[in-house]
Amino acid sequence: MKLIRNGILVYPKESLKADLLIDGEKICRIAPSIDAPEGCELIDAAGKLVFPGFIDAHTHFDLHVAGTVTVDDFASGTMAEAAGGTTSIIDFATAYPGESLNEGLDNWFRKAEAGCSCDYGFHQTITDWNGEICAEVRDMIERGVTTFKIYMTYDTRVDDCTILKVLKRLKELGATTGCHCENSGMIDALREEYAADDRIRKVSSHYLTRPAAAEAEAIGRYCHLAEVAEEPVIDVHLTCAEGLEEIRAARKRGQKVYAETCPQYLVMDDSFYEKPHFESAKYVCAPPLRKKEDQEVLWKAIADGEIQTVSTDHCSFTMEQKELGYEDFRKIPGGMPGAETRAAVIYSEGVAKGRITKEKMCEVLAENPARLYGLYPRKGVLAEGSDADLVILDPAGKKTVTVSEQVSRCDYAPLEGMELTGTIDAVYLRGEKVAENGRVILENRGQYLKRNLPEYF
Ligand code: DUC
Ligand code: ZN
Repeated sequence: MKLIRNGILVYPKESLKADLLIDGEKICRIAPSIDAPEGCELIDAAGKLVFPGFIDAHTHFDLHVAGTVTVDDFASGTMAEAAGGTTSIIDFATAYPGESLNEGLDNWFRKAEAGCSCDYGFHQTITDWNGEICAEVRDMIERGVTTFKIYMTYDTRVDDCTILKVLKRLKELGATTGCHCENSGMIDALREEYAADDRIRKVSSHYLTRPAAAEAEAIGRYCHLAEVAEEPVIDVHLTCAEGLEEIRAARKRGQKVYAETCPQYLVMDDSFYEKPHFESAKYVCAPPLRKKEDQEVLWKAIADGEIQTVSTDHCSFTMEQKELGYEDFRKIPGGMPGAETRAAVIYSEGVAKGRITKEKMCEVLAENPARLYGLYPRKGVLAEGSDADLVILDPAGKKTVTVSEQVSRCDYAPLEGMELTGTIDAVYLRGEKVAENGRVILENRGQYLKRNLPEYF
């Protein structure tokens, strides 16, 4: 048994000073003061915050993109996550052309055999639609994959007709989907134009050809399709005020639309695409980084409950891989690492700077994703009977982000040199301490998460 004493336990509504007793993999008691059972390990959390283990519902490990593969696989990606306070991830399984959904999911299970240092589940990406795939959606749910993903851009995109069919089928089964919302036609036309002259060699062409209007238009269309299907939906990686306006309009119509954003859209902006030489390629991701003004809009939307979750979209490539696009901005593999800094950045830039409360941080990193992705109350809350997934955070700790201490295999840290207030001292996964001071001390303890249907709130 383990007894965590004197810490502040954090919940979305209010925090409380209490002791927490762990028996094996579960939290077995929470009370203002607990006498230590004989032989129990004592952990003093005086002055520290105790959060439920964080959930990252948006990762891309071992993913093939633009002729290359992410440098983090499940082994290194989940180690980076655990080091940063994440105890559950949900990655995107994808069926490649000609594969069934079941084959696609089998492939992702094989990828996870690389070893996981936090618990893991999958969403299933739908890139095609026919009678067989429609039938297989039920198989996915039976295998614990209760949320899906569709793209409105990239070669994995589906058209409006397919989106509506997917949404209607998911409604029938009580499941839901996230969507990457960007207007593909608008982006293709702009990319063609920029690639026709010397702008082809400029990294900044990346963000200039993916304007906020492309994202907002696609969010609006997705929401209207969901309106017709009468299906609750998720917009993943919301980046901008225009996109938020579309979500607000859908909610005004009475729809349930959940919004996710990512730390990169909260602390980085499009001026990063003007960094010298090829350094700006580090920040190529889609949708791209937006304006500084958008950051404050997104922070406020988190504080006001308009954005429900903050995930990473961890999708890491080395600089050598990014150089695949040295001559042509369209060939730069999109994505950046963020697993180990997500919680620390949200605490430092959000809580410590007074933009959000620690209770809101708990909500968007733990409780909301647990509910939305069918893991609650096993995950996402400090409660008797829940998994003993915990993060002990020192609000007075200080740390500087640097690649030399990074767990991810990526050879750069997007936030290199950023000084963070608040450090993640210890991370427990189902009762075992798996990480300490940013290092993983116990590897490969992750288990597959067979998820329930989403809970709409
Ligand atoms: N965006 C990225 O930048 N990378 C991977 C997938 C995505 O949607
Ligand atoms: Zn993504």
